[in-house]
Amino acid sequence: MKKSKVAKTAFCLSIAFILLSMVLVDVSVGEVETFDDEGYCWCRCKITSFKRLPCKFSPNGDGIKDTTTINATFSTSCNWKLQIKPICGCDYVVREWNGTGTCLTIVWDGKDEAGVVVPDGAYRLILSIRCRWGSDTGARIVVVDTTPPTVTNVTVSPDPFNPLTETTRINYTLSECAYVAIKIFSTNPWTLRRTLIKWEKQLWGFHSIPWDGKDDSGDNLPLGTYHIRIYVTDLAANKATIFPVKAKVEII
Ligand SMILES: [Ca+2]
Repeated sequence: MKKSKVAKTAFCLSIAFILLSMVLVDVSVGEVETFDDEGYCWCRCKITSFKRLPCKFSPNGDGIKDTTTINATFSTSCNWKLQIKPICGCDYVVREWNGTGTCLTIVWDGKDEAGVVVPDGAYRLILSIRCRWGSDTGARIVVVDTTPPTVTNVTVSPDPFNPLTETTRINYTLSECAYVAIKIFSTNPWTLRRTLIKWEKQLWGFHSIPWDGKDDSGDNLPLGTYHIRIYVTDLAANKATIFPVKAKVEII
């Protein structure tokens, strides 16, 4: 009887030891499987985030938005491959990186494998990961843009104008979506009197911005000539071909 009890205890201890060993082995490799309500194991080689910032950049060496940073995280350690291809549909690989781990950070300078800056256009970032449980892929679009925007058909109307009876308008046409700032200065000495727009995002095409002849405090400015400056940069931080665009208007 006593012998049977000892055997039973030994058997239970063996089972407990086996179960504990299984848990320890699982924990030791850092791959504890967690299942959701549908029984799907989220840890099995999934791309959990995949970003690029900015999504539009200008690799022209001016120090502003010259690169884009690609970040990705994975559900577990895996082998990853990141490729950049033109969006034109051809299978040409512009650039490729490989590595192993739970995340990646790549700074792309807009150059291909030969060190040459790629032509302006849209490119596809293709991320592939693989581990012993399976594989996953993801894709993002990034745009290379080194072409400056243009500001055309700049007019001020009416000019001259009397702020007591009318409002003048500053008109212009943008070649593409851009950030715009418009400032008005007086001379002797050169002084900023009014910021009409402060880096507002505007669509391409025609724009007409009113000015009531007042300064930033809301006071009427004295009679005289005022200088208008229109600053335009596109979403990839390329400055307009003329920067700033200059115009004048007279208050009577
Ligand atoms: Ca740039």
